[in-house]
Amino acid sequence: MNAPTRPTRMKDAEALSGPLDPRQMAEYRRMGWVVARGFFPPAEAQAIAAWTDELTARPEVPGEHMVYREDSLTEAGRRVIQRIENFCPYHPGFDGLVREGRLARAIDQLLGGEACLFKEKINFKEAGGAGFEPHQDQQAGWSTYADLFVTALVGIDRATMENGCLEMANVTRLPGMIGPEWRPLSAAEMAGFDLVPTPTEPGDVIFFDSYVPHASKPNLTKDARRILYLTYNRLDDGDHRQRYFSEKRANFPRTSSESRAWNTSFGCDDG
Ligand SMILES: O=C(O)CCC(=O)C(=O)O
Repeated sequence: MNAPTRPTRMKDAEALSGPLDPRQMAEYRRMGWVVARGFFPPAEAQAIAAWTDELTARPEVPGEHMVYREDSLTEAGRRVIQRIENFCPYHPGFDGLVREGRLARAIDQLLGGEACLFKEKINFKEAGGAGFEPHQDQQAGWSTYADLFVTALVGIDRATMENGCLEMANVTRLPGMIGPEWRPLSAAEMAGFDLVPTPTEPGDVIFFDSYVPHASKPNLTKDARRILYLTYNRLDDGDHRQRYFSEKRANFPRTSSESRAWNTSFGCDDG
């Protein structure tokens, strides 16, 4: 798939129409999340998988895309890729996908105005990759940047209950955090709802806001379960992407013991 050509992005008044239909919009308003099955047709989903392979094969260059690794839970002594972040500036295909075209317009619809990319990452969850404790993304210090974010989870590989698909809260939309920053949600904080396994196919998208509790289990199968996460805020709330990644590079160096401790204690990186 070539990078899409730049369509005119919607302004506030036009943001009510777009790729998401009224039923999907109503579901998002009710729950804070909605699944858009087959949002990307197979050819586009295959292109996203091919770009991911390209990115994985690239040598790491200091100051460019960031590759994080973790210990495999199933193979002692084996390090596996946990995630890659900050790759849009170095990959025109991903850059076009996340900033323009149907996906960006859907995010405009959900945010009710023009959106701005906050961060991008691919979680690899390779064979033996760890799960993620229940959390709301906003808990990861995101309030420093804005009060609301919407993430598009784009399925690269099939995500199943066996390989650690997302589990989403079946509670009506939460207006704020239900636990403190930087700590997974406790059983008491989650007393009013369950987390529902939500398998996805390549090309499916789950849109969810930064207050939706979610989690996932480890991948105990033999194959990777890669998912692309694109997180946006309203442009009115500022463009924070560069600051976010430079603060993250400074505060969570990939090789430091603090970084590893954080990953382990929260069960996730930073939302
Ligand atoms: O990829 C997963 O399994 C979950 C990721 C997640 O919850 C996060 O990055 O906040």
